[in-house]
Amino acid sequence: MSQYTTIVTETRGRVGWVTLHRPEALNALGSTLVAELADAVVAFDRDDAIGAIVITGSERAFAAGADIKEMAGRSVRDMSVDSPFAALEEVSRVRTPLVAAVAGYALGGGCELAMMCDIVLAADTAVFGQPEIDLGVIPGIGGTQRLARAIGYYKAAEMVLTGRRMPADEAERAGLVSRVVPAADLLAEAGEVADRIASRSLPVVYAAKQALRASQETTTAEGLRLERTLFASLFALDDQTEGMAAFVEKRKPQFRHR
Ligand code: DAK
Repeated sequence: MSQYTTIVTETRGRVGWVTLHRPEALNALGSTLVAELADAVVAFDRDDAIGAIVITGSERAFAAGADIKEMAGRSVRDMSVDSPFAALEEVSRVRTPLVAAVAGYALGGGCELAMMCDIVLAADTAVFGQPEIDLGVIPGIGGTQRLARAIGYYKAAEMVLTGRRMPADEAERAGLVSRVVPAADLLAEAGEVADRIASRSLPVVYAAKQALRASQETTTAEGLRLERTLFASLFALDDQTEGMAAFVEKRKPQFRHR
C-alpha cells in the first residue's frame, strides 16, 4: 500500500512519522485507517534506515476511538474472527520504538493506541479516556490490561467503569504519559526524543525494547533471564565495541547498527 487516504507518512532522518488524518471524524479508527496505520508502521519497522517511529494525530484529537458509526452494526463474528482491529496488534508487536505524540482526545481505541507505544508525550491539551462503558461495551484492545498496569488498578477501574476522562497533567502524575509539554512544542519534542533513540545502535535499541516489553508480559524471573541473555548477546556487536571504545577515548560513538 503506498497511497494512504487516512494517514500521512513521512521520513525525517532516521525517524518514520505517521500522522492520523481523518479530521472530519476526530481521527476515529475506521477499518481503512487501522489497515493503513498498521501497514505504515510495519513498513517502517522492516526498514533498517528507520530507528524510531512517531505516531501522532491533530491538535484536536490523537484519535477519538474506534469508528462508532462503522462499528455499530457489527456482529460478534465481525468483532472477533474477522475483526479489522486485529491489524492493530501488529502495531503493538513491532521491534522499533514507538513514540506517541498526543494532543486533544485520546479516547477508547485512541487511548489504547497510545498505550501500544513505548513513550507517550502529551500536549497540555491531551485528554485520555476509556468511555466504552457509555456505548454498552468494554475496552477491547488493551484498555483494561495496559491501563491498569500503567496507572494502577484503582485509577484504571474508575476510568473503565465510569468512563471518566483524565487530563494530561493527571495522566503524567499517574504514569500514563512520560511528559506533558505545551501543545505548540509537542511535535518538536517528539521529534527530539525519536531522533535521540534513532541515533543509537538499532540492534541495541531493539534489545532494549524487547527486554522492557518483557517486564509487561512475563514474570520478573523470566524477564530477568531474558535481560541477561540479551545483555550478553550484545557483546557480539561491533556497536558494543564502538560504544565502549568511544567512552574510553572520550569521543562520540559512531554506531553502524551491527
Ligand atoms: N467514531 C465515529 N465518529 C466520531 C467518533 C468516533 N469514535 N468520535 C467523533 N466522531 C465524529 C462525530 O460523530 C462528529 O461527526 P459529525 O457528526 O460532525 O459527522 C465529528 O467526529 C466531531 O465530533 P463531535 O461533534 O462529537 O465533537 P465534540 O468536540 O462535540 O466531541 C468527543 C468530541 C471526542 C468528546 C466526542 O466526539 C465523542 O465522545 N466521541 C466518541 C468517543 C468514544 O466513545 N470513543 C470510544 C469508541 S469505542 C475491539 C476493537 C475496537 C475497540 C475495542 C475492541 N476489538 C476488535 C476487540 C475500540 C472501541 C472504541 O474505541
